[in-house]
Amino acid sequence: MKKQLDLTLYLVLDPLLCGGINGMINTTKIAVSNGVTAIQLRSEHEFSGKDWYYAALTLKEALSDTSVPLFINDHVDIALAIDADGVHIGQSDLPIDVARQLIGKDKWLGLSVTNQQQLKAVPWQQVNYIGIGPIFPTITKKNATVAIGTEQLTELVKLKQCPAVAIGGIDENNITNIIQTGIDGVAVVSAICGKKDIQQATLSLINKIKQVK
Ligand code: 3NM
Repeated sequence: MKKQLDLTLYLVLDPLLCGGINGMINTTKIAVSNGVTAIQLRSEHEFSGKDWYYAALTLKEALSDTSVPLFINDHVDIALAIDADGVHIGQSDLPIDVARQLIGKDKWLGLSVTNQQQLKAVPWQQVNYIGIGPIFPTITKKNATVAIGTEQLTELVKLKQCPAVAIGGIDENNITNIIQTGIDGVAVVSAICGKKDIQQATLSLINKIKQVK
């Protein structure tokens, strides 16, 4: 059964920050039962093909009785191997039309966008959502580009032609300003991964989103 594409609170999992695969599964289960609406597996660190595969497969199983979709960052082969719900592609990953051709029309495809030039080049028919960022400085992503801030975000939100999430340095202290730009949702890593109390961290974000939406 096809899952729903709800970008409200999109958790990007970092295996290292979460404390390995078990930590990632634990984080996912708690976050999803407290309101996270989409999950992406992404690794900033050395992660072998086998590790990717087993982590993705285990995550898929953990989400099997939920409506929450699983996206795989960059690795189209892993997404196909485990029949993930979607793939997320960065500007320097596979060309988006190639990714779409490989995954077929039924899986969701997300694309990262940083500025107006990239946004204007988005092939809107090929993608299901875009990720806009980094909004604020982040130490989670190596080589992240300069933070664009909420004013730039507001401009990009006006120009987009598909659903979008904001990402980069978003936490419980600034999430309200982000949602007020009219964006569809927010993607976070460190605001949930590695937190002592995953439930409290998730609820705090989701409650702030609900206050605006
Ligand atoms: N992508 P945190 S920023 C994975 O700008 C990722 O495309 C970004 O981590 C982008 O929520 C980022 O801990 C890291 O700041 C987000």
